[in-house]
Amino acid sequence: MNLRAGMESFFNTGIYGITAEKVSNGRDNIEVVREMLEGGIKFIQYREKEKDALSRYEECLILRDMVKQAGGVFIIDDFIDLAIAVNADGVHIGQADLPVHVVRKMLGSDKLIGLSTHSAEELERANELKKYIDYIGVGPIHATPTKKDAVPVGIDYLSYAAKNAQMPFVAIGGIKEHNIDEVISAGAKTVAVVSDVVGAENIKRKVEKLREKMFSGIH
Ligand code: TZP
Ligand code: MG
Repeated sequence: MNLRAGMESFFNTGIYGITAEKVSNGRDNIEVVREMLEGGIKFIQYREKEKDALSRYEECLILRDMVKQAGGVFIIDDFIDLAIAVNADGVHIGQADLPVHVVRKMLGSDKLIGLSTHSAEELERANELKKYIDYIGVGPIHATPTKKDAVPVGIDYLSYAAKNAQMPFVAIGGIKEHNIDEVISAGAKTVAVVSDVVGAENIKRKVEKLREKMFSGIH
């Protein structure tokens, strides 16, 4: 199936997984992603800003195969060259990265592009550019040590996105097992949980618990 047309079958599996080796309690990304996949995550973003390019490349070659084998989707944060080099399923970019029409040209027509948004203005702009974009990020909902410079946008912007986004969206930022219910109630169908998953004692069990909440009928 065409990846872009079929993206929602991966995206709508509840929890969007993101790597963060620094807060993974000594486990490497290979181990963390293995457990995420065992817990049922189908959408994995590789986010490692501080490793060197060769380490990222070698790690992504392994992760890409693992995620594909598990029937999931493997996206790379920021590094478009790396995504092309390892034939990832797409990239996730921010507002200060290359324009989405340029990224679309670099990746070709069948890869996924996710774009972070933080305000109604950015969301409306993403709507205008939706032919290039497959999904948007909405957040950070709460302040988070995982992205220290980010200004939290709160539940209000999430509710706005739930009503106005013309494409799928993922809520992100400070979302954990204890506060995921409010983002579900605000309309999130896909939620990115970073530190609460990668730092969990039992990642697979944590993911299963979060996914149960996503599908427990709150929405
Ligand atoms: N973008 C906005 S917040 C964030 C990113 C990558 C980090 C979210 O991490 P956590 O640990 O789930 O708060
Ligand atoms: Mg980025």
